[in-house]
Amino acid sequence: MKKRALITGIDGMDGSHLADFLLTKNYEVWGMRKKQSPKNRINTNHLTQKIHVVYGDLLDQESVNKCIIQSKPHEIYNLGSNHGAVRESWYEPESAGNINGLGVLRILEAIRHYDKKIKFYQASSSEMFGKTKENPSKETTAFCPRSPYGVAKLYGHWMTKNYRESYNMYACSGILFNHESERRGIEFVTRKISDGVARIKHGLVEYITLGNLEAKRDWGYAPDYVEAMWLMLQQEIPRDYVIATGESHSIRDFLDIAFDYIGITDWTHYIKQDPQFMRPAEVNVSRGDYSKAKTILGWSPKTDFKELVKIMVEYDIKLLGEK
Ligand code: GDR
Repeated sequence: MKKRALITGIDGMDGSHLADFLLTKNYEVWGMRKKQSPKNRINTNHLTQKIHVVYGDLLDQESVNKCIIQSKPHEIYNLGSNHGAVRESWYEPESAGNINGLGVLRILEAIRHYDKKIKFYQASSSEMFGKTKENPSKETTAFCPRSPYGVAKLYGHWMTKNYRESYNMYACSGILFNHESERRGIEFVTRKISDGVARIKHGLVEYITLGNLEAKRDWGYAPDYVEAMWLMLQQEIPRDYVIATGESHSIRDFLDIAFDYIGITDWTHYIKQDPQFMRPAEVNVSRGDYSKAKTILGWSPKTDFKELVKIMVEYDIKLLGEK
């Protein structure tokens, strides 16, 4: 019998990569989609004939229940989030809390009520570590979130652990550090840069406008990371894991490699800074220790930072060239 998986956030970067991955494992893939979501589903157009869709909203308990009853999943991957994730969460903190915090509770409640055998993966985030003193951060590091998004994710993280312990459910959290790909939304800094560099190369724009260039992130490649999500649900015991590369690079480092790809070594004339892209509270350095995942899951990242930047810039140059 085929295993069935339900993915929330199916049209996002992670949702679409996970669907691709699970199809290679012969899963029946179900995606949860909001009825009113935009029709331009660039990440999932290629999946239209391969996956099933159920309509639901993480803000609506009854619709979450119905999605689970309809898809009868063996595994649920909760990858749904608010648009723009961290940055937008300062503009709409209540909505960020509702989706990233209470949304998790709604799925856990539905599982508890309908079928406690369903395995649950929660997309926790390195944003929960925020201004932590321990770098690299691991599963035992104290949390110190710096954004409404991070605070909401922390609620979802603890609820997942709480339901695991209270109701003996197979529920676990992947504490994923930043991960990117050519399917990343333009509102995130990596894609904004790869798209901007491609536009500069094609002579379409003269500069890219960014915020803080000093922030450091632990950036991995999303297709590597979705495999870790799946591995977490294939273990005998449900546990939480940090997924990261163990390396940290600044926005400046990203710019160096991206511009170098188009033959520009001094990119300072091509970047403008605008306070509107600065954050009220910033996570200055983020770096993860993935030793637990390596030991128990046998997982390690396959794509390094330089390759990641190259994949993204190359993709955007080609994409714009086709238009
Ligand atoms: P992040 O990713 O907040 O780490 O969350 P993002 O790409 O938005 O920001 C990374 C860093 O870049 C700086 N920055 C800018 N960011 C954006 N978006 N736009 C800009 O113009 C810009 N200029 C500089 C930011 O200040 C920040 O320091 C991502 C998301 O995938 C979350 O969902 C996930 O949980 C975490 O990673 C781990």
